[in-house]
Amino acid sequence: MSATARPQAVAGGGAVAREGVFLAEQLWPIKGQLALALIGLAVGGLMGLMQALDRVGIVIYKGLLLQSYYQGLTIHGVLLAFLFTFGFGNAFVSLMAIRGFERPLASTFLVQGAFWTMLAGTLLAAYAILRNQATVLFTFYAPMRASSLFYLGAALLVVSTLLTALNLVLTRRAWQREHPAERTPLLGFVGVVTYVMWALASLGVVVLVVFFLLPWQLGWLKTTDPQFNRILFWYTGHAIVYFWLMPAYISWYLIVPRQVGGRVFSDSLVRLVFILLLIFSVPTGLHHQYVDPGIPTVMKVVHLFTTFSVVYPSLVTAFTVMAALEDGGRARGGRGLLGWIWKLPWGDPSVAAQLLAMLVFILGGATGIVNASYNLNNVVHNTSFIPGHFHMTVGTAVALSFIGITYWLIPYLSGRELMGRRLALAQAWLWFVGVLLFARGQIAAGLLGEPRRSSIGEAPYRDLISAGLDNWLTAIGGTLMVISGALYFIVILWTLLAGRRLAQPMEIPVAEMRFGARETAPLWDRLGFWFLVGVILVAIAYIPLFVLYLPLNSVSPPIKVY
Ligand code: HEM
Ligand SMILES: [Cu+2]
Repeated sequence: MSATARPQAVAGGGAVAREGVFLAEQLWPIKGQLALALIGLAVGGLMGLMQALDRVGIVIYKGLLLQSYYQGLTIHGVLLAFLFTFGFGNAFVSLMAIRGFERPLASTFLVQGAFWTMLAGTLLAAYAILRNQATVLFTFYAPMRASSLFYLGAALLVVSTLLTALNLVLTRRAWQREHPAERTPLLGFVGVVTYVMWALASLGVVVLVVFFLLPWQLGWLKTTDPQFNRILFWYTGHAIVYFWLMPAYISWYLIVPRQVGGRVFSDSLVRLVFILLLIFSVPTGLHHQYVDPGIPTVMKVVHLFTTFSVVYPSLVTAFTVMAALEDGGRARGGRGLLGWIWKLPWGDPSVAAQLLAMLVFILGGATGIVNASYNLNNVVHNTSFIPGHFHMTVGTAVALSFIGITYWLIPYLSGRELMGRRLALAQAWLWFVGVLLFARGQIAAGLLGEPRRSSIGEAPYRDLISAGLDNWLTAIGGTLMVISGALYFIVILWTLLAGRRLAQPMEIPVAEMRFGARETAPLWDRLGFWFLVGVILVAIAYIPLFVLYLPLNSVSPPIKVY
């Protein structure tokens, strides 16, 4: 059967054509959040260039009116890890929910509120960071002290995601009332699960900021317990990586197969994967604290096991997404064991970017297993191995996928054809080559003991580091990634400013199932039940920890180190 002979999964047109589903008053805050995300990517990425050049002794912060490497690194971390990912996630998942449920979001107030809180949070945090009042890196560990505007800004960014979460849950409710006894449409379901997971996961930083850092910063609390603060941070800090990743999974599972002319393997399997991510993502935080003193070993081991449980849905993702791609490649005439790979539409920049992102994710996942292992972690902890790893996960699997998604999403939202398609293709490949060199450099240097979060260019021990060649690879690869980012923004601005108007509204490319919703057991649609399972697992992983850890050891007044 050829790709074209298959029944079309989507009827009707896109944003413009579907009056009553895509409401203008809901679309502008969605576009606004996407715009904030891309601003975050642009400015954050520029800081990345300077971090990469620092590795070979080129330190140019003063020329850019920044006080230090660490001020730049705070901008990089906050804008990329929070603003870019939250903004894109809110916008993309909201839009997919509208398409999935075939109805507007339940609340226009909430989607507009999500935009305004994100804007306010960005402005507050940016003000504090740019005035050098919050050079505390994106983890804002106590006892380092930042301006209260920074904590408030970070909190507002989280509030924006929680408003989106509430809106998604309400939208599913409204859909259920309109369609009693039907399974939740998959495209809506996966977005709701992503945000429900995050609602549970964000509790740690919410408690940290509201009950510890802000009162301590404002002087209402004289001292705090840095170790306990770190436990709260990492309660959120690992699950956040799944919050970054799951919107990319949504695209890999449900959009990319359609773009390559394939079908998703099965409805129930996708639900299973998202539910496993919901229940296993949160009770894992201590794997970031294997080397921290004062935390009972037995609890570290509990978190070790849950961490490895999340490897499983990731492996299922690898195999099922591959199956969908193979389905597409064979439908396009691919033959033999691997012949289908070359038949995939590699000339489509949206597809190429996401396929390359998936390839890099294989290496990102493999290096993640090193970090997560109790003993190997000792070798790589706090070395540049770690940024080597996560520029292949969030820095590429997520970022390059989001970039690939925008190659259809921005034409869809703006009604303008994508311009510079060859440039866009070059962009994707350049990022791919760049990150492989960059990560190779960071990882090898890390294995030789080069620390992370350090201005190597200014370090007095610089000559003792034997990673000269590796640091050059980091610098060259990082520069290629930034050039790729610049190409990306040229393509996007070109499209927005000079793209030809599309003759017909586009449709969102949503894939069909080989085994559809009708075969899905009702249990896989019971979100409340699975949320409860998630809460119980969190309780098992954290209540004994708190009991063993308490009483708090609040000894640290705030200090300013910058
Ligand atoms: C565009 C090219 C990029 C370059 C050249 C780059 C470079 C770097 C370097 C060298 C570091 C390590 C700094 C250190 O440990 O001292 C770093 C850290 C980091 N990068 Fe990137 N990066 C890029 C893109 C991204 C992207 C797309 C993301 C996420 C979406 C990202 C997220 C982060 C985060 C969260 C950190 C950790 C910051 C910290 O330790 O406080 N980076 N980056
Ligand atoms: Cu983690």
